[in-house]
Amino acid sequence: MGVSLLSSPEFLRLFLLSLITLCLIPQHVFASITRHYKFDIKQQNVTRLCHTKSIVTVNGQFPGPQIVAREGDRVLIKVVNHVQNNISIHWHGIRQLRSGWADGPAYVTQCPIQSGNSYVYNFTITGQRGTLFWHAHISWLRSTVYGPLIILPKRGVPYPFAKPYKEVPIIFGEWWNADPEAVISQALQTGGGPNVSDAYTFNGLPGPLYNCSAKDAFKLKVRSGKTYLLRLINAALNDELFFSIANHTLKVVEADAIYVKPFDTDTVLIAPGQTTNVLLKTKPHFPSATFFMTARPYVTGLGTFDNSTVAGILEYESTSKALHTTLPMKKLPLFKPILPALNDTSFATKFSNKLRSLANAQFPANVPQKVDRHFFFTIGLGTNPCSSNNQTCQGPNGTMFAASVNNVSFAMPTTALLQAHFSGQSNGVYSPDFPSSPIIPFNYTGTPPNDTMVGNGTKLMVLPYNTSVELVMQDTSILGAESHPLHLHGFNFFVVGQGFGNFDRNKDPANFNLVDPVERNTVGVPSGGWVAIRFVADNPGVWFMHCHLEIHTSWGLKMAWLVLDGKLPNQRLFLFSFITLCLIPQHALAGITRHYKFEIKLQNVTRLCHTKSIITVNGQFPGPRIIAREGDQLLIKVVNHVQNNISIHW
Ligand SMILES: [Cu+2]
Repeated sequence: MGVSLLSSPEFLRLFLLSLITLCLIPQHVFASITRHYKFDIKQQNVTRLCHTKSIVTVNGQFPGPQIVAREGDRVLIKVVNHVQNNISIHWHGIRQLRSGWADGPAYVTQCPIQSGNSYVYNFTITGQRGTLFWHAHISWLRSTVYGPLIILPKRGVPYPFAKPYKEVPIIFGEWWNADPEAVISQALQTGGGPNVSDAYTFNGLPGPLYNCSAKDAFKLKVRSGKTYLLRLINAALNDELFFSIANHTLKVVEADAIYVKPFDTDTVLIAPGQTTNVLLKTKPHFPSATFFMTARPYVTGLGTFDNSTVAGILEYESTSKALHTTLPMKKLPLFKPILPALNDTSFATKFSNKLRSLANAQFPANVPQKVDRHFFFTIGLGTNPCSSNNQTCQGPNGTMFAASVNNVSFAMPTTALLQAHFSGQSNGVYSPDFPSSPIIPFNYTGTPPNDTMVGNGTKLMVLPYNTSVELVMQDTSILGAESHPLHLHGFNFFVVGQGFGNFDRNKDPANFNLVDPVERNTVGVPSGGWVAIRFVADNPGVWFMHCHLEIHTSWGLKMAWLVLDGKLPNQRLFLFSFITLCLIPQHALAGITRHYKFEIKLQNVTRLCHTKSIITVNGQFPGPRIIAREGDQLLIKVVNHVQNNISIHW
């Protein structure tokens, strides 16, 4: 029977027809799927530079697993915390349209996930495609908890460049022989600068330029005459990095998951929090050589830093088998790239000026042309008084290092800001009075003022829905001018202008690029200069903005925008059912969860010789007593066994 069916031309015709029909289903039917991931946060022993230590990882992997989705997909990631540290994960660069609950910065959009607990991040990727990454967003845990987040274009939609032969993510990180949590904890206690990392890494591997690391090298094996798409991600904690491959030119095609006008460069500069896609065209023929790819920092500040170099190896597959026997790979000449000087600000400026939006019909640059609100923020370092009475702190002149925006060093709340706002309980958590410009103006890039003390507070800048914003960020020379990569959550912004010295409101805006400025989520405020960005506040929620040099964030170089709901239903933050869970005060870590069960049922009760059936809880009259301690979580399951509808008020 089966045989006759299979051999039947009619069946074949029908079968082919059904296949064809399948292919004719409009592509959008396949367009959006939900992708599920599970992140188990757990300790894992990892060895680098001959140091073995137990680090916090996702699923035991270092770097963590790659998330791949398509534009339009919904992504659900269940994060289960099996370690002692509190944790939260940020999906860096994801717009999180109306889904601010899933953004991840601890105490901003959520309380951190406590040991033994879990949290489900739920968001839809709208209007974005390209390379992003995810990382822990609490303390310095992102030093080991990070991984690529790759958004492919919708099915059937090509890149605006020739399809590469292969795509390879290269995520830059830092390796610490010490525990980075101890490093930052000590720095914040003494008030001094933190110890620096021991190595930089490509995909977790420091490479052969470090002691005891020859085998831990990232190798990129390529074929000649092909084009590779390298997805470069800087997940390092404290360092902007130059990257180059010896004897090869790179074509930059995307930054922060937005296509840019392609341009060629020998070296890429990439700040922590930034991503850059480059095309690597391999040599047309086997070059009889291997090539180093290296990265080392771009540094403008005065503090100590890790000045080492990570190296990976670009290795060509030999087409001839004979070559292997006559000339083993090891014996091939090795070329090393020449990177710019560690403080080459001139290169940094030229490189950032080359980045331009595509600004075409398919990928327009929707730069806000009119501005509702102008803001001017100073960005820089400062000091706090020494907090310990008996000893001197190790910051400048016995003080403690601090950092601030408009001289406000941001104090982290103990309740998540978004929940405080959403539940109308912002009193005592934050104040909505972040200054729109410095309270006391000064010569920002000139001789620094004698008083370097910062103010401290949890202040938010409130924006009505759809406000068109222009923000000028001005570096200060207090304790040394320094390049600061500022990252804004919840939005992309256009970089409309930048310059050195003090921003001139009367002169500089005339030179703004409102046609094809680069659009991104992290931008370097030039050392001793300023940068102007524009964005539309079309995403309700609380959005963190901070320096992505982790030590500066730890010192307070952070603030948050509160974007209010719009009038229409689709201009509001999604409701979130776990809100109560996060309102547990964080100091009540000793608090326990108490479970009660209330069975609503009828019970015969007699008073004054009258017996009647009354509604009770658990048959008791009056009902049972609830006892708890301050800080406890109460879970009361109410089951209604009577005819009446019921609800209980506490
Ligand atoms: Cu900074």
